[in-house]
Amino acid sequence: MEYLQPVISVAIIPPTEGGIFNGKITNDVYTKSGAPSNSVGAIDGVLKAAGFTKVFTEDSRFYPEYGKFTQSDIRRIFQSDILALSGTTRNTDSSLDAVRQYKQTNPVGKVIAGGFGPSFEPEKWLLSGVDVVVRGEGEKTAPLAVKAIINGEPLEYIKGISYQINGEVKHNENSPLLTEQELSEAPFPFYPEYIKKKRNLHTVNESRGCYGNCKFCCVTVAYKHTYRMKTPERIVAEVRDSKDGEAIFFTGDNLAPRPKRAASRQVAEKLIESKLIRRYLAQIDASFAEDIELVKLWKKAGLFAVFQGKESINSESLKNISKPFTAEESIKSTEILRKLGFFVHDMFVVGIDGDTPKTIENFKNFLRKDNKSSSGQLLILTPFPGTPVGDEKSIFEFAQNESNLFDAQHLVTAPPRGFTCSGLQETDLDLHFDLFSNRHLSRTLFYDSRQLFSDPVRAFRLFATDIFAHVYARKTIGSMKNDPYYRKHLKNLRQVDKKMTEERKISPG
Ligand code: B12
Ligand code: SF4
Repeated sequence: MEYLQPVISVAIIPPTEGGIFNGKITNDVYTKSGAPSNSVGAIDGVLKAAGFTKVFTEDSRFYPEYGKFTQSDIRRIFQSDILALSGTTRNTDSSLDAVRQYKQTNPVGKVIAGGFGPSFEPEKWLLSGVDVVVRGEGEKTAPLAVKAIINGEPLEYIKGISYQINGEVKHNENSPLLTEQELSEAPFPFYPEYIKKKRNLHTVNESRGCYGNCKFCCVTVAYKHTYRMKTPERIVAEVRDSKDGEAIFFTGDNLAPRPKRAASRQVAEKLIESKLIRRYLAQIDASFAEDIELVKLWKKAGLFAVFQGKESINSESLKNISKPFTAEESIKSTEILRKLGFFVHDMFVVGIDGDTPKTIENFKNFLRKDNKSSSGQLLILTPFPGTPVGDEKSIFEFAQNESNLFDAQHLVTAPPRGFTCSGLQETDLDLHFDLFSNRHLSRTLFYDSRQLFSDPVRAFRLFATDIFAHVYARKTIGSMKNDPYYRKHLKNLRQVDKKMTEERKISPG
């Protein structure tokens, strides 16, 4: 390389209350996940492969004090020549606070940012001190952008980036999506030793995109309704690159969509053939269960837990978000997969237009009496920038400067008719106690006991996971309810309710 090797910190800054860099991490279900980020892994890997030798991943979730950088970590990061940040909407404020502090400490340092946050709100990131935003996939663009920054070269020829010239924001044309071949030939993600040691689950990104079209989702917007799967050889190689026996979460949005069944089958076969039979976790859709042979093959390869986006059991709501499956299809799929001994985690969205107090009551009864899934999450409809829902719905004023609230557990937009804001928020949290009721746990354990004769090891693994999910969810949601941050959020929602009631009183209609 022609230049002196720059020091590059590839960092993911945890979302915090009030968006303070290195501040208090919010009490929630996800931040505690011990799975490494594929995003920083991918960027670290491509930069190293491009010849940069001083690239360091900084993920404080794997540091001795969970989610906290020490003063010496901060000094080290702030001294780097390039700070490369991975952002979602949720960690925007804490990341931008880090940018402010970095620029104060190191005025000649440069910041580059990518991920779903900066990609959909490039102006916000650029106007807060970021030098270059990489929109979309970073494998090709990140090395080009870093090289240009280091060499002081013009940026206008690099596709897929945004930056400022003389105070004016420029958006270069989009970079084309990587082909399946390019994805399969991209440098391997790089995970440093401290992450390898501490992670409790590894992540392998086997595919990108989704054929679905859910109106609240960023994936279809980012990947333009395309779906690409890496070759079986590449997926097997990434799995092999993990620690022996480690459980693996495939982070693609769908392990086996209808048009890609053959490719998915080849992956499962290759894993079996390569003796990489591990505990796999993956996202699927309701159509997976219709291909029983494939489901059984994946089971043989080690697939243990599946995450299924059911979104709702109300057909009106499903129609309103353009979900391509009916509630009946999703429920049937769960039943089939449960019978075959899978741990099924359902993902629901609450507060979709079409939801009414009556449909929520039905949902509550469904969760209490009929729900056959093992576990689940009840996300609140959130208007993520760039999505159709994000374009339609306005964000409460108090939430506009609190990106951390975009965790789909805090309501940030007006609820459907028939609900107050605070009412819907409380309903969402309370529904978790219906989902994770003691009755549900006994039902789940009873269901899984059907595996005892055919596969006792799987049965005990299922029992352990059922109990863990039950205790963890109840504890986390319980503590979230009592958290001052959540209480403050509820107070803000009550004020919005009051204002809405007053406006209705004075409105002539
Ligand atoms: C896996 C995953 C998770 C896992 C994360 C596990 C882990 N440690 O990685 C779990 C289950 C914990 C999770 C939780 C949540 N998630 Co999530 N998750 C995903 C998912 C399915 C895959 C992400 C991934 O690993 N992709 C593979 C990597 C390689 O791709 P990538 O992240 O896009 O990175 C590429 C580019 O973006 C870019 N890039 C990224 N960072 C950087 C940095 C630089 C410097 C550069 C140059 C480029 C760059 O280059 C990379 C390579 O091409 C995405 C959906 C999706 N398909 O992307 C949602 C997604 C990221 N999640 C989302 C959300 C909302 C959440 C939750 C808030 C709620 C929820 N739905 O569960 C929580 C919050 C978590 C938190 N801590 O705040 C949204 C984010 C929307 C947004 N605008 O912010 C997404 C996009 C889903 C969606 N349908 O809209 N999630
Ligand atoms: S199925 Fe999941 S990933 Fe696909 S569009 Fe819907 S929410 Fe997004």
